[in-house]
Amino acid sequence: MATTKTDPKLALAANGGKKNRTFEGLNREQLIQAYRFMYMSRRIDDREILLKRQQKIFFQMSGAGHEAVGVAAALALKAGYDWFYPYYRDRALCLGLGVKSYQMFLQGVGAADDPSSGGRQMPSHWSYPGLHIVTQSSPTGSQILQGVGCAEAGRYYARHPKAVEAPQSGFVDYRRFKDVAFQGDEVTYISLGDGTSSEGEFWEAMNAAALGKLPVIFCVEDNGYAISVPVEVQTAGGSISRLVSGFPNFHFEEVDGTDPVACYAAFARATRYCREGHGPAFVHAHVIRPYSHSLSDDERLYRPDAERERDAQRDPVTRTQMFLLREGVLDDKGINQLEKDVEAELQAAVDQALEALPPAPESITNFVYSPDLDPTSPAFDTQPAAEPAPAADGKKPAAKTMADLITATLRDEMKRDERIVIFGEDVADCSREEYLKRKLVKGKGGVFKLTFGLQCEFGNDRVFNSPLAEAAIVGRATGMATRGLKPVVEIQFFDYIWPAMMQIRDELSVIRWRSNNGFSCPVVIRVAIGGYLTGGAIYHSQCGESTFTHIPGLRVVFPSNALDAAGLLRTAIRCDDPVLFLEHKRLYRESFGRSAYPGPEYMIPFGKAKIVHPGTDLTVITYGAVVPRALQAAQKLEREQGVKIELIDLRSLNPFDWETIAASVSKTNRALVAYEDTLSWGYGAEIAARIADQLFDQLDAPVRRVAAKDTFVAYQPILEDAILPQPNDLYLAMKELAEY
Ligand SMILES: Cc1ncc(C[n+]2csc(CCOP(=O)(O)OP(=O)(O)O)c2C)c(N)n1
Ligand SMILES: [Mg+2]
Repeated sequence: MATTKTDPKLALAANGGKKNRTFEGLNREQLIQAYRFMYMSRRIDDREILLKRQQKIFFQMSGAGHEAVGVAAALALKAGYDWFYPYYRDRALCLGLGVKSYQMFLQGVGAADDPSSGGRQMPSHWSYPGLHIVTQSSPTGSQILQGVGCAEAGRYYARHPKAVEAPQSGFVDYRRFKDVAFQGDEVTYISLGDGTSSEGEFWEAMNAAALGKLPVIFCVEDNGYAISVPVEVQTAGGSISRLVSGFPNFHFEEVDGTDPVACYAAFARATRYCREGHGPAFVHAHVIRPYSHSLSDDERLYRPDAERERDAQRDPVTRTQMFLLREGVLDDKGINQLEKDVEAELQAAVDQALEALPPAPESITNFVYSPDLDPTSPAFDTQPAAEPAPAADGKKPAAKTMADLITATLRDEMKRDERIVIFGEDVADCSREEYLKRKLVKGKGGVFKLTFGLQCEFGNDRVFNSPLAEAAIVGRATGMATRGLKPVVEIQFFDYIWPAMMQIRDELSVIRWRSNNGFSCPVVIRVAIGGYLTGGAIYHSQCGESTFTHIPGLRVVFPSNALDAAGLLRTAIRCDDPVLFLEHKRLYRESFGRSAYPGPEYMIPFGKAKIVHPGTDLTVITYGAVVPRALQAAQKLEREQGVKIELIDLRSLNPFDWETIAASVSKTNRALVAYEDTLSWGYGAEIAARIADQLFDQLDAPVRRVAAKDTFVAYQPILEDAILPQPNDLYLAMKELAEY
């Protein structure tokens, strides 16, 4: 696609008559404002460095050298209209979009009133909902996929404007707590450093943007270094522009990022291309890094003086000042006055920020989860619809499997809520729609067929295949949900969730907390999990739920039967928090736990266990595919020895139902925790520890665990049987504990 290189010398040349001259379309006022923000940005950095040395703030990250590209992007785009996923060097961009210097100092001191995070994040981690600057984190590049999802959401709303509507109050629904706005020609701006372009997520995002022809501007601010690693060691051939040049549908720009006029021209062209719907744009801006990477770095250790001096010749602040003088935009007096005004503003801002109150320690758990909608509340407790009457011949309709009821729930919810989109690997019926239209194929609908028929029914805007890229699935979903959509995405096998771990651990689960409730992203991730497959082997049989229950901010549920799967999935979809919905593959089509269709309003609150089998002699706490195995063992023990086991199916793992566990163990005085995952550090370890801690006085026996061996799940069924907990292992453990 088109590549435009702007010659910096030419860009600074004036056009138009002397009086009303514009420079690439920028008038005198805009140029003065641009310089003002550039100068202010640099001086905020200097101030912060001083404050850090005086130990009045706790961290500093400078935007020095990146000012020109930032103000230019702010001039070409519109705050509160377009969307912004910047990174820590984008101080000048943020000033240009409307962030105040005082607000930046509030970040530094970690004030309660810091609008970006209320003292939860380091400075230069921007988050300003009103300006559409979306909360950013520290992992380099993890904002990029979210920016792509944000652009997809904008386009989705443009095509489905009715999806913006929210139900009336009184309905239990996440949509009531989100203001949704979109513009037909909005652009999403994503910036990153040159080093960050080595991250896989960057390439996944470029691919997704090109595939979708999305209105996204990727801006690489290339200062030639990633901390101490120079660009030629980072990027093959030393030029990111060259590496990305093969991506289709893109408009490319390579520009001197220290020249605000050239940058503005590049962004103006890029923005036009995106607004007109041609596809994404890539702006490669060559900038400098006059200060070390951060205050913790000393660049003299790896950059000789000569190189640093060469950079200093291109300092964007001095360059722009010289330009304004040379072109007669401002004279010496004008420059002096502007700088004096900025200094006065910053002095007042610092004085005020140093007086600001810190956040209250009691606030630390605020916004880990939605403050508006509690998925454990009785509002989510509804009864299943009455079973259909038997047919004339007296036959009842066949009970539905877990797979059937998950599909039915997805279908019902998609009908009810146009904000739901489903995507993942192979989830569509058929990406080549004409095959479906011409009835040449039936369609796939997921490797386990749980999304079968949904694309045909709801269209490929709402149900579509993603590239094979798990980080992209979760990252894009996170960006969409930030804009108010409800992505219900699928990770094909739990064993392959790990590329998405950064997005889940550092983004999805923490966005609400780190932005102090400024942003939220209640995505549902459905994941096929578990073993007992005879032949699943290591990479199709893993559990590992405790890795996710260990993450604050993420709800984790794990149903064991069809009815619970339907009720919990509906709660997951309507709730206002991100949910990991674990579906045991072995249970998808089991005869155990089938059920009649419970209707389109059936919900089960999170954190409510179910007593599968009441008893008085021993409490067994479990979930997932161990439930039917434990039930078998309990029934055998009761038959043989009259031992009455109370079997608890937790159903949701975070939150979990401590009340039911405590009441049961207080009655039976014995507890066994059983789970399919490896024994050590597993989910049951936390439950066992809590019982030992809080119910010690009630116990007549040690708290025991039955779980998988601390190894991997093997292919050969004899080995798999030996590794995973079997009914006989459960039986023996129950017997021993009951007799203790
Ligand atoms: C995923 C991840 N790995 C490592 C780091 C530590 N780190 C912070 S900034 C940085 C270098 C980034 O370089 P670049 O993308 O070129 O941006 P620049 O700071 O030069 O603007 C590194 C390695 C991090 N924050 N995140
Ligand atoms: Mg860099």
